[in-house]
Order: sequence, then structure tokens, then C-alpha cells
Amino acid sequence: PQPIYLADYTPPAYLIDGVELDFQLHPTATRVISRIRFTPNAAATSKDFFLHGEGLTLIRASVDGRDITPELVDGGLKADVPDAPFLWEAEVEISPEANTALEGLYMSNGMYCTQCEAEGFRRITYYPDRPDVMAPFKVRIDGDELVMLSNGNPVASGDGWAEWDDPWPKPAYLFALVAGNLVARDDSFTTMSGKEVDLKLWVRPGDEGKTAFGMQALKDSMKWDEEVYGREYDLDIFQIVAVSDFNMGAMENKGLNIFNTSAVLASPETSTDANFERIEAIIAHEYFHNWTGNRITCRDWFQLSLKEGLTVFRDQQFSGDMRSEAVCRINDVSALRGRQFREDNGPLAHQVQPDSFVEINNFYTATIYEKGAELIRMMKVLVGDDAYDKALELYFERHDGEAATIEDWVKVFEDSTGRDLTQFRRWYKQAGTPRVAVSEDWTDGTYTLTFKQSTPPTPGQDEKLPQHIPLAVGLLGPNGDEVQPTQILEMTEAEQSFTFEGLAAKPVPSILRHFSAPVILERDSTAQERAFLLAHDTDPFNKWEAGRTLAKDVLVALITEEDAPLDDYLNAIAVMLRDDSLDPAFRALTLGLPSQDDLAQTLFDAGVTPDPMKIYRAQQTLWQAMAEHLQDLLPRLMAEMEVTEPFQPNAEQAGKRALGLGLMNLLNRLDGGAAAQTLYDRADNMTLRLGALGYLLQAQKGDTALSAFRRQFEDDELVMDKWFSMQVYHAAPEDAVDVTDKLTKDTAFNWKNPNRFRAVFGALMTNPAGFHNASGDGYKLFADWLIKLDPVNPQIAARMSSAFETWRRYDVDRQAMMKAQIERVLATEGLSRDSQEMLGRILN
Ligand code: HT7
Ligand code: ZN
Repeated sequence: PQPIYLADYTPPAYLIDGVELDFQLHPTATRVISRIRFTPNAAATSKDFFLHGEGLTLIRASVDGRDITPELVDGGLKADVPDAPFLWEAEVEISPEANTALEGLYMSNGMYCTQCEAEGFRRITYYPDRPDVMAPFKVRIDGDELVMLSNGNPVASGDGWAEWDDPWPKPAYLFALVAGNLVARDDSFTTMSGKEVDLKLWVRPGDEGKTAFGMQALKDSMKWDEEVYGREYDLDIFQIVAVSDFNMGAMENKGLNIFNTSAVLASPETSTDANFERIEAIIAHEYFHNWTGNRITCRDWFQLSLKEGLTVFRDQQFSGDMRSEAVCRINDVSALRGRQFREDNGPLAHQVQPDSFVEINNFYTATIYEKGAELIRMMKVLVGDDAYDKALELYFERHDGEAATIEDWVKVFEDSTGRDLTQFRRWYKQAGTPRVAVSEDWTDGTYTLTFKQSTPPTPGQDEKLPQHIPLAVGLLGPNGDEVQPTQILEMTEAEQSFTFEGLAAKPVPSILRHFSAPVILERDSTAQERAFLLAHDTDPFNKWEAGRTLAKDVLVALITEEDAPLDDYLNAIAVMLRDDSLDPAFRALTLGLPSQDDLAQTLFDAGVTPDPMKIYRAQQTLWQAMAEHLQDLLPRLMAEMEVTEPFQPNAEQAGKRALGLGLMNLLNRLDGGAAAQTLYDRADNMTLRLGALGYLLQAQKGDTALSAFRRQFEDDELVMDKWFSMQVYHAAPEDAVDVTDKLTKDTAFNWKNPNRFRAVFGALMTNPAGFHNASGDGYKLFADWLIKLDPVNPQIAARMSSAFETWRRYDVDRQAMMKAQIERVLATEGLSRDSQEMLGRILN
């Protein structure tokens, strides 16, 4: 497959004044009639008329009422058209029922729905399916469905038809249509200028009881965007629809967001605290896209991070305001390190603004989203909060209604602050995670910190230039008092020193506070210093980081059979746990250990070939040591974490449950599952029930609970996803592949449903000791299923192929086995462009 290059961008030959679409719905033969008013684009370099189209049966086409026979070409059609405004009409036929890729118009549980980002609209009708062509849409839907929805405001409806009008010009990727037997939770929101907006959250009958939380999250998001960004909603109605078969979390279609059921439906009995938190964040994210993505969209898909990075940053800010800012930041950084650092340090590393791609669906990555958000966070740190607010005002004013670029974004910051961001632009164009090595000097009362930065080579980019890195640094005195509050040091050189005067004694530095830049900090430090920072740092992120680094030191030493600072760690954790002034959620996070994948990468970076079994065993050993060391503390602390009030999915209760479960993880190693069984039997919410089930599985005592769980929840798809994933995630390394294989034969393993497929194979990816079983069976099973899924849903198959992205980290045997499986999938006849690109990049 041929790549597409950013450098080849040319403006569209024709612009659109207005679009009218008629849908005559039928599961296997939907007719789509389009009437599009085109105008030649004065800024265009070509007059060629080309419309994208894929898998469409063209019935007829006309220009200004004259029937024509367009030339059907690969990926679309060409036609001769006037060099003046004209009306294009076409009728096509499509089969939603045959659409298993879930892109374009498809069916999910008998309901029609669409997914058009990035290039799905071309599977609905012939159209210039590129984001820089924006147009107002009018839509008429004819069909037997009870509810028939599209973007914008409702115009009129009758028996078997409905009309919608979206006055805001939008690119085709924001088009949406939904039709089916749906029921709504209704509400309303009064905007800052006093306009009343109807809110509707549509679900399948039976799911009404899971809509209250999502609706509240929507109203909170609308209010927050007004208060913090001054952004008001701009239609009479805002709708969300929950759909079972969906490739990602949700989609921000103008006025009609479509959500994966897993990203919107919630109830205490069926959802965990983590589910509630994720739902709140995704609802906010999609809503915030109304301004950052929809009103201002992207000129082309190379600018994807313009909307995604900014909108992730905004949803992170929102979650921080709704919950504990410190806890949210720690979770966001953990996710960044777990997914984006993994990507940035392997064969799939790419720029936040790529120069080329083969399949755009493969670029909805942690780099575009999460690293993109970190770049915006750094810009805010560099210019300051007030200047950030002013820059955003200018961004909205200057680019509203436009399809903009990342360059436009950076320019707005330059113009509004007067700062030169030339070097900062490198963050968008240079892939890879910078390493920042720190050394210190204390001479004659002057304290000096010296930083050296370097970024390892990434595919296609061997040489790297220094980045502009904001380093937030504070200093602590020997008694733990802060002697230098947080200061932003701007690093722009490959090597740079910063001095601090007037200190009475050599301080302990707290570097990269709040994780002020997406870099890997390299600092040799003693266990005592880490324990000191865990006890005294005033920056919650670095306080947590000190505990995490100390845990990592212990684990790495256990794995490499060196002296481990175990006592320092255990004592520091005991002090931290006893500190009632610390938020339970924070204590729960600090009690956690670095993941097996994180350890594998750390070892690999240190030149040690990671052995998945040794990593697994080291984790088990440390948990056991923690359990024994802390056993006297457990009963009292666990009792303190009991929530006696009725369940609320708020941060306070969630924090208590998280710490309670974290402590039960330790107790479970001492009592062989007894407390977990009691908790399972008593649990009145999914957080505790699922936590207890996990510990029972870990203690190899989960059979009875698993059967009971299934009986209780077998009609609930989302809970059954948990039933599947728990078994794989908690399987012992030697059992994980068999457990996975057995689950794929279960009658409830509906593998064409992305949530179910991910529940099983996503869980195998997060059980590294199981997946990397020395037999190679994990690799084979995974590859078998990629081959099976690819023709049905290439997008998901390609995404899941990242299971193999770290293959070069491992020993020669594992490398050979993984390589053989990658090659086997690649050799599959008719393999999708999506999977070809991903596996090809992984292999090279
Ligand atoms: N902008 C959306 C990205 C997206 C997507 C969503 C659902 C299914 C397929 C998709 N392809 C791309 C989601 C978001 O970032 O908000
Ligand atoms: Zn998004």
C-alpha cells in the first residue's frame, strides 16, 4: 500500500455550499440520495472533480439535472463538471447489514448507526471525504424505525420519516445517523446566554437505569466548558446514543455523539469506580470536541493531534477539577508511560504530527492523543495560565469555522504571547521520548543541577535535536522543609546547568514536579533519598513518583539478583500508609507496583534482556513481603476504608474502595482468599465484587464465584466482558493461554463484537507472563485470532497487533517465535491495509 504525504497537501478543487441527503433505510439495500451544491475553489491548484467512494453501488448521477455516467476509479469517481457552481445529484445503494468493519453505515443489534471518522463517509455516498471540505447538512430519513436521528436540530417528523438540519458547516467525518428502537433519558441545560438546550441520552429499552450518571456528566461538562473556556453550546439539542458494536470509545459527531455502551452506561451494580471515572472523562472529551474539533476542525489528518491532543488536555483538566487533581495526574502519567512511552520507544514510534501514513485509522494512537496533550500542557507551563487563556481566546476567535493546522495553533501562542516557539515546534516533529540525565554539585553554598538531554533514534529519524523542556524543580532541606518552591527551569540546550544560591545546607531536589514534561528522568539516587521524598515532598506527583521509583529499584534488584533496598521500601510504605492526612486514593496508588511491562522496558533500557517469568515472580515476591511486613496494620486500615453510606461513584468513596482493595491484595496472600470470599458474598457494588473476584481467582479459589457471577449477569453484555477479561488477566502464567483458548470457545464469545474481543485478547496483552509463555503458544493463539478478525474488522485487528510491538525486547527464542507469527499474519492472503501497515512497521 502507498503512503500519503503531508507534503503533498493541496487545497480541495471544489467547496460545498450545502448538502442534502435522503436515506431510505433497509438492512441490506439502503438507498442514499445526495444533492450537493459545489463551487470551484478559487484557492485550488486543480480543477479535477474527484469524489471518494468505497463499496458503493452507483444507481444514477446527474449534474445540474443532466444524467451523467461518471468514471468509476479506485477509491471513488471522476466526472466532467462545469467551471462554475453546480448541483450534483447521485443515488447509491449500500448494505448496512453486511458491514462488519463498523465504519460507514452499519447495524448493531438491529439498530442502524454510523461511524465516519476518519474516512467512513465515503462508504455511505460519493463525497469529497476530507476534513477541509465543510458544509451544512440537511438530512431526511425514511424507514420503519421508531427513532431516526441525525446531526443538528430536528426539523419535522412523521410516520416513517424524520428530517434534521445542521446549520454549522462540518466535514463529512462528523456526519451521523442513528435509527432503531431506542428510548431516551431527557433533560435540559440552560447555557450561559440563557438558551435552553434539550439533552437526550438514547439507549436500548432496558438500559434506562444506566443513564443517570452519563447525563450528569454531560451537564457538568457543558457547565465546565462555559466556566473555564467560555465555550457555549450552539444547537437546540445535544444527543448521545449508546451502541453495543463500536470500534473505539465514542465519537463526537456534531450534536449527535455516538458512544460505545461501555463508555456511557453505568450503574453501581454493574460498573466499577474506574468505569464511572472513564465514562465521565469520555463524555467530557466528546462534548469538548464541539469546539475543539468540530467548530475548529483539522485541515487534514496529519493535523489530528490539533483536535485530539487539545481535547484530551481539556478532558484531563476537567477530570482534575471534578475529582482529585493529584490522583488524576498520577493516573494520566501512568497511562502515558504504559502506552505512549511503550509506543515511542519501539517500532511504532511516530511524530505527534506525522509526515506520512498508509492507513489513517492506525494513527489514533497514544502519541497523537496523550503525547499531544502533554505538549499543550507544556505550552501552558511555559507561557503561564493567563497567557494560555488569552491564547485560547485568540484561537477560537481566529479559527472558528475553519479547518486549521498545528502550525496555526502554535502561531496563535506566538502571536498572543510574543514568545518564539521555534524550538518548541520540534516536539511535534521529533518522535521518541527524550532522556534527561541529572547530576548535582554542592560547592561553597552553591547548589548546581546539570541536565543532559538526548532522544534515541526512532524509525526514519536517526538524529535528534535538543528539545525545549520545562523542568519544574523544587528543593527540600535536610529536615524535609521546602527551601525552594517550584520553579520552571527552561532547558533548551543538550546540556545545561542551573544554580541555586543562599541555601544553608545541601538540598534534596524534587525534579520534574507534576511531570512537567513527557521525558524519562535518569537520576541515580539512594533508597534513602527516595524514601525521604516519599515522606516529605510537597508535590504529590513526585511524592508518588519517589515511592514508585523505589519499588522499581527493589523489583529490578530482585530480578537481576542484586541487593534490593527492600527494608527501606517496606518501612517507607508503612509510614505512607499510616499517614491519615493523605488521600486514600493517593495511598492506594502509592501502594501499587510498576507493571510487568514497565519493568520489562526498564530492564531492556538498562541492557538486560527481560524474562517475563522472572518479572512476574519478582512482583509476587514483593507483594508477599509487603503483606508480611504490613500484616498488623491491615485490619485497622481496612476497617477505616469501609464505606458505610450508600454507594456514590465520587472520588472520595472511590478512593476508600481503592485503598481497601489494595490492602486486600496483601491480605489475600496471607489468608488464601478467605477475606476475598467474604467480600464477594457481601459486595453490593461492582467495584468490590469484581475486586474480590480477582483476588479469588488469584488465590485459585474463583470457580464458585465465577459461576455465580455469570448466572447473575449473563444478560448484561458489559458485565460479561468483565467476566471474560478477569479470567485471562488473573490466570497464572502457565494457564493463561489455555484459559484464553477455552474462553474463545465459550458460547458467549461473540468475537465480532469489539468489546468482547478486547475483553479476552486485551486481557492477554496485559498478562505478559502468560502471553510470553516460553512455549510460544500465546503468540500463536494471538496470531490465529488476528488472522480470523482481520477480514471482518481490520481496524480492531490492526490495533490489537500491537501485542507484538515489543518483540525485539526479548530473548532470541521468543524473538524468533514472535517474528514467525508476525510473518505468518503478514503472509495471509487479502490481509487488510490496516494490518499490513501495522505489522510491517512492527517487523522493520
Ligand atoms: N474522534 C474519535 C476518533 C475515532 C473513532 C471513534 C469511534 C470509532 C472509530 C473511530 N475512529 C476515530 C473519537 C475521539 O477521539 O473522541
Ligand atoms: Zn477525541
